[in-house]
Amino acid sequence: MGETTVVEIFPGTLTDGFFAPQRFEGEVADCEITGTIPSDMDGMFVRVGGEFFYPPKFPNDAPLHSDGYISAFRFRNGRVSYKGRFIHTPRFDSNLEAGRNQFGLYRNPFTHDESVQGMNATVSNTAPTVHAGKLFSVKEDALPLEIDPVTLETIGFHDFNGGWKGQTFTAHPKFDPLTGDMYAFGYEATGLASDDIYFYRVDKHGTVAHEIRIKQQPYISLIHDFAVTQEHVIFPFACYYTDMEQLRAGKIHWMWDKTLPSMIGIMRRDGDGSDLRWFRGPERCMMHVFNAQTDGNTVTLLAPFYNGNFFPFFPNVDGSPWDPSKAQGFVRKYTFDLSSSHDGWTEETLFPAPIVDLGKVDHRFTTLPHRYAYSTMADQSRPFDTARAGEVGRKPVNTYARFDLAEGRMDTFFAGDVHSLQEVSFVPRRGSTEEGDGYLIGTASNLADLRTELVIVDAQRLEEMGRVYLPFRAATQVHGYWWDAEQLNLNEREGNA
Ligand code: V55
Ligand code: FE
Repeated sequence: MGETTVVEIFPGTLTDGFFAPQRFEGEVADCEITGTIPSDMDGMFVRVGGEFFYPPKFPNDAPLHSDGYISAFRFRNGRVSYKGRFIHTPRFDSNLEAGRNQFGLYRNPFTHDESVQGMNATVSNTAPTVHAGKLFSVKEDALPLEIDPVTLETIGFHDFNGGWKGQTFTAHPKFDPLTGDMYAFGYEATGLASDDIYFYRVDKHGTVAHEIRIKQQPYISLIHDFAVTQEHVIFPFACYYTDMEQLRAGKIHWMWDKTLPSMIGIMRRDGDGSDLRWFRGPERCMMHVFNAQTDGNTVTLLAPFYNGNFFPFFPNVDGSPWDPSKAQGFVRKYTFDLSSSHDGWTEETLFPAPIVDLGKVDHRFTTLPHRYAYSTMADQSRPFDTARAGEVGRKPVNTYARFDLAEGRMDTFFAGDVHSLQEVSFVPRRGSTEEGDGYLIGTASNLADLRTELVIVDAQRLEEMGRVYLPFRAATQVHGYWWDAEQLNLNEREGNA
């Protein structure tokens, strides 16, 4: 306990070692493999992250401000090819032309150069998403950027044919497996530090079918992820806040104020927003969620929330130093009683093991009751070979964990003694419908051989099936997801027989 975890969601910001920027785009036509790639894997594992192409202008800038980078491992016939490219945001192209970084602090236009005032400043560095046959790169401060799934070239911003009225779009849209509808929202939807949240249902053809406009209360905060059930929408946020005064003063977009309540808003997903209720609770860092369900008047949310400020670069407003002992996440269950007027919730910590707040479920069960949750963790009992991999200070994230919520049991997969893992993703086995039947995949930074590996693990037995090797370090990733070839028409687009 008290140990913090070295989490690889801030790559490309260190100036040396594995995570040093490389200004590199590349392709590998047929990757080196060990083991066997399951032959039913026809599709693509897509990752989005960021690297500062030009160094940050200010030393206190957030790593979350790095230039977006998209990469894809294409699986077909037991072979794997790879591509990686920078995302050509307006900002990236403008910087490349200027030959320098013209942008100041994370999401604060008052700190950007005169030359780029008024320009859309998103770095689009957070997650890939796919809907209605289109691939996007998304970040919560802007609209999705459409990306060509074969070349990974940037096509442009997408507003769902004018149906999306907000200026922002979450990095974590949710997909209803029963209908194929996408549910998504944006906060600060009408501009910097605005209290507008715009929420949408977009049907499976990509057309906006329902809009709800609500106000964020009681302060403007980062709503990074959210949850959707068959009946409700759940918006968690906590302690990070912004306002125009702070932004005009040239500060970074978010400060942490632990005296502010943690907030969770719940409303009907098909209503008009007038039923929105705000629940409140003690200090937590509410970033990602696993899943949620509605059962009568009870809403349950499963989320790997941290105990306190997770991001060292978003300062505590009371001036206190960042406290690593609070940056610990756990598998937690939050229960809300909608029939009661009580504005709090009950919190249960389901497993004692500290985990990384990047959790996944078998996405065929998003919005529905489910048995398993997956995450990564730094298993302190596992070895790390400092002679080969160097001294990293703390134990890196080395393990995939599967949490069986029905039996209260945790099973793990250890990726290697010179490795640091990025987020884990679930791939359903083709043709199966049983929850958890499939593969766990994700990239591992091999800190000894300075290369990136993609591990493929049987999601039921938690045993390695195969591994894909890149001949270089592809450090950059925040989020990654798998899509079957059909979802992006990959075989038609590539002209495969
Ligand atoms: C997160 C990531 C972001 C961001 C805000 O992981 C929150 C949470 C990579 O960008 O801008
Ligand atoms: Fe995220």
